[in-house]
Amino acid sequence: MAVLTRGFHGRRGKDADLPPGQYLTRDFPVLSAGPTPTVPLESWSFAITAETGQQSTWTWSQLLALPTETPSVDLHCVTRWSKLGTHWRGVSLDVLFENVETAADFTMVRSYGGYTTNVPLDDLLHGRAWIVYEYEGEPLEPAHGGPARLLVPHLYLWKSAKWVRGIQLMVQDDAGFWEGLGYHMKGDPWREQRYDGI
Ligand SMILES: Nc1nc2c(c(=O)[nH]1)N[C@H]1C(S)=C(S)[C@@H](COP(=O)(O)O)O[C@H]1N2
Ligand SMILES: [Mo]
Repeated sequence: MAVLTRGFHGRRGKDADLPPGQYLTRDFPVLSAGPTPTVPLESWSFAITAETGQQSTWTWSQLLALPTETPSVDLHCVTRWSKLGTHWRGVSLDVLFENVETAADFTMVRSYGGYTTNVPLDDLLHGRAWIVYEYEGEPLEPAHGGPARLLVPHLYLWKSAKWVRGIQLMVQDDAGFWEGLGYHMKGDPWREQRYDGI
């Protein structure tokens, strides 16, 4: 019933489940600012670096050994497509941040290949963000960020860095790749935080 209602409204161009200015798609478009990097699992690692320089790192097998969650979430891209009800498996950032000591409020997320995006630390915590490595029951495809990507679905999808390799804590906010080109420092789709200062 809910699905029929959603489709009906979708065809009329309005949908209560969608943030303002978004339309529904059933595809999963690939949006990458550069080529897909190749990351061998033997040399893959993920690091959280505190503002003190203290680092917590995980190898691929250490990541796989952590407790997983299976979030079902909606995705909202700033280019106006939204995809509802996607299924993932990965590790909550609450688990990864458990033993990290920090007084910082901001983070820079860094990817293999050089992509960066800044996310407020609070938005990575409280069960709202994951390092995911499975999509719809399959290993995450390289084009969509495999072996592992950040998933922070309550923000526009450019914040969900593909091929993630680390998160650096920052005392002061700083712009990542798209943010440096005018995209919003936070990027809440429900508030249409697409661009900063426009
Ligand atoms: N490393 C990296 N992560 C990235 C990007 C990118 O170019 N490089 N593009 C971002 C943007 S703008 C979007 S909309 C989503 C797209 O994810 P998808 O290709 O899986 O749909 O990834 C985000 N994460
Ligand atoms: Mo995007």
